Amino acid sequence: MRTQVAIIGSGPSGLLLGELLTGAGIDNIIFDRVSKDYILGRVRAGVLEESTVALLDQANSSSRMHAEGLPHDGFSLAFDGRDHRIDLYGLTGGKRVMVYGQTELTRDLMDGRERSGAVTVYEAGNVQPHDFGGAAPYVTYEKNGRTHRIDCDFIAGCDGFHGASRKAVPDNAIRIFEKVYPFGWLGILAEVAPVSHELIYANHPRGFALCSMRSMTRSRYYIQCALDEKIEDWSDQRFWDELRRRLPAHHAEALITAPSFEKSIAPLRSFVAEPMRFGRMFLVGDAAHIVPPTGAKGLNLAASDVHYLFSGLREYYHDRSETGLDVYSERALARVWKAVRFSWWMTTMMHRFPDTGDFDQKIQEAELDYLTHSQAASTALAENYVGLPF
Ligand code: FAS
Ligand code: PHB
Repeated sequence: MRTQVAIIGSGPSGLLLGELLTGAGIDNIIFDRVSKDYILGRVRAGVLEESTVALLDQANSSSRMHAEGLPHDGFSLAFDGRDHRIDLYGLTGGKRVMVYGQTELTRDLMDGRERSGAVTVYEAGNVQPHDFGGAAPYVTYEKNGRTHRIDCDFIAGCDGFHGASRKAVPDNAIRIFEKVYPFGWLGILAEVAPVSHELIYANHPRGFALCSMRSMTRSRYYIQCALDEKIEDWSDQRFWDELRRRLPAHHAEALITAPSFEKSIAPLRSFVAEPMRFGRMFLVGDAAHIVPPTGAKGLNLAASDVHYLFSGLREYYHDRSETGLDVYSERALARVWKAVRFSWWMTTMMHRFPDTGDFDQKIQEAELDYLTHSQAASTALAENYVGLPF
């Protein structure tokens, strides 16, 4: 069997690339090691940049997002018992973000792919990229007791941080940059109205907290936690009590609670693999980079990688030019590193580190006080949060 582009991974990266390729008449097959339902059971990102929304429009997979998503013109920074709104719309000349869960975005892309009739092989075992250093790469996978081979022109490694694509690259051909943070995020979902109509990022001596949402009836909350925390040690009541302690009094009093229906702990790291191209294999999204979710950049960086790679592949097949593919890694990494910096900066400013003492807490609060009272500093924050241009 043969295709033009073999895509490993059916997360946002693989699905968005697949939809754009199919729309451009470029044949592609997606392989994922788990089932569709397993992918849809994962709770991940919640904030989309306008450029990500535009790509979903281009992929004809955005009508439900426009109907159900929540456009947000700002968010609040809470610290030292008070909170301050960052006016994204005013500070960026009219840009905003869209609050719409990654789970729903993934569902929309999967539905779009089913409508287009493009092939996805779920529960594909031991998917492996081969001969991507030459002119005839191929992918193998195991299904129904047999090993299958798919010959292709290119391979897109969209298989996330733990995927097979990056691991197939020889160690001497790749550079890894990594920073692991000494804490995680304990997140819950509950069918209850969010405490505010916009997001609240809270710095507190007890640790970071984030008030987010999936709709005006479904809330998403996070609190910073130690890496050795166990979910089973966190009853809903303990979570709500700790969240209240980390919010300014007026928000703590207004918080409405309800039984959680999802609870998970995610570790935080910054990670970048360079380059993002290896012959005829391209790494995309979390396969190439990971950011702490404090800046809401992970999913949006996957989208910009897809934009650059799709542009290069379309140029190759429509204009027989390899220019776009040749500059993919350099273009993608230029935007990745700016988002890695922003996510590191937000994380460093908002979280309690093991060595954060009283002085360090005052420095964080002073930085937040300056940030929220300086037009220049707030504008810099706002333009990064809404997303830097492609
Ligand atoms: P994904 O990891 O989403 O998808 C990779 C796909 O490849 C998966 O379906 C997997 O099953 C498949 N795969 C893996 N190995 C394979 C193999 N060997 N063979 C075949 N298939 C394979 N970002 C934010 O912006 N905000 C957040 O709040 C946020 N929270 C997150 C919480 C968690 C726990 C995690 C892990 C990530 C979070 N992210 C967040 C980042 C997340 O949204 C990613 O940026 C986004 O999922 C990236 O999409 P993909 O690159 O498609 O990778
Ligand atoms: C979320 O709603 O899951 C979310 C929102 C903003 C972030 C991280 C996570 O920065």
